Amino acid sequence: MQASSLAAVPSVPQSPVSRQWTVAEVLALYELPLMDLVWRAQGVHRENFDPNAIQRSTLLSVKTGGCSEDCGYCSQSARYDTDTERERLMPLDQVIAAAKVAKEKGASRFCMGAAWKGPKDNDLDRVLDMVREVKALGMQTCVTLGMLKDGQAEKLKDAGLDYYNHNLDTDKEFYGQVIKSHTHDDRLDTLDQVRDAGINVCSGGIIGMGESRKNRAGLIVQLANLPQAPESVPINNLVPIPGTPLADNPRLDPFEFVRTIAAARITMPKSWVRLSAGRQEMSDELQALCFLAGANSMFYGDHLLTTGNPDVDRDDALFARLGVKAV
Ligand code: SAM
Ligand code: DTB
Ligand code: SF4
Repeated sequence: MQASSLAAVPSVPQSPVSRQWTVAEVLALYELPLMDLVWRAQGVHRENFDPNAIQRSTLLSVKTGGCSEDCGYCSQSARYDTDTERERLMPLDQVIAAAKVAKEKGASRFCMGAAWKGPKDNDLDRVLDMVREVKALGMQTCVTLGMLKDGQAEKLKDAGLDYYNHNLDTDKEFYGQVIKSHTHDDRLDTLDQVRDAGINVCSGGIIGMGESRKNRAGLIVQLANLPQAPESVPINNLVPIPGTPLADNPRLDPFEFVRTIAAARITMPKSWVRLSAGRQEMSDELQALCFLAGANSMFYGDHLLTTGNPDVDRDDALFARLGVKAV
C-alpha cells in the first residue's frame, strides 16, 4: 500500500473477525473519498480472497407469489397488485432439470426461493427432497423459505443444505417503514436457528428503498456484528416493481451502491459479498467497480426470482473482458 495516497484516511483494523463495529465508524467509511474507500476495500479483499475469482449462484423460484407478508419492495406479496402470478410449489423433476442446466452453464451453487412467510412442515418435506437431489448433482445448495420454526433448520441440515438465505434487508430502525407483518427481531431469530443448526448463513439487504446513509451503515453494522458474520452477504439494489409501495422510489446514486459493497467488504473481510439484484440495469463498468470494491459473488442466469438478470452470454463476455474466473 502506498502510504501517501492514504494519509488522510482514518485507520481501520484489518481482518477484525470478532470486532464490533459502530454505526459512526461505518458512516466514516461511507464518507471517505470514493477512491480511498475502494482502495481500502480492495486491500482487505486481497488479504482474504483471490481478487480475480467470482462465485456464481443460479436462482430458481420454486414457489412464486401469493405471499402473506407485506414487504414493500416485493412483487410476490399477495397484498399488492403486481404482474406476478401466484403459482404452486414446483414439481421436483422441474427443479432438477433447472439445476442441471445451471450446472452445465457453470454455476457452483443452486438457490431455491419460496414466497412464504415460512414453510409448513409438509411443504418443507418437498423442499428437503429438492435439496437432496440438487446436492446429488454435485452442486452447493441454498434455499430461502422465510422464517423457520423450531426443528426445521435441523431437517434442512440433515438433507445436506449448505446455505440458508435470510436477509435482514435494512436496519432495525428503518425496517418497520417497509415491512409491518413481521419484525427485524423475527429475522434475527431465524438467523440464530440457521447458525445453530450448522448451516452457512447468507444474509444481506436491499438498498435504494428510501433509507438514509445512516440506515445503510446500520444494516452493515448489524450484519457484521452478528455473533459470527454471515458467510455470504447479498447486497441488492432495489428493483422497482410496479404495484408495490416502492415502485416509484427515486433511484439511488450508483456510487452509493459501490460504497455499500466496500463497507460490507471492509467490515466482513472473510465473507463472500454478492452483487445481487439490480445488476441488469448496471453497466459493465459499474459492475467492474463493484468487483473492485470487494464484491466476489453474483447471481448467474437470466432470471432472479420474478425479475430479470443479465443473460449468461453477457456475463461470460464480461468475465472474459475482466480476466476473472468463475468459482
Ligand atoms: N420469502 C423469503 C424471505 O422473505 O426471506 C424468501 C424470498 S424473498 C423474495 C428474498 C429476498 O429477495 C428478500 O429478502 C429481498 O432481499 C430480495 N428482494 C425481494 N424483492 C426485491 C426487489 N424488488 N428488489 C431487490 N431485492 C428484492
Ligand atoms: C437475495 O438477496 N436476492 C435474491 C435472493 N437473495 C433470493 C432475490 C432477488 C429478488 C429480486 C426481485 C425478484 O426477482 O423478484
Ligand atoms: Fe414474502 Fe419474502 Fe416477498 Fe416478503 S420478501 S413478501 S416474505 S416473498
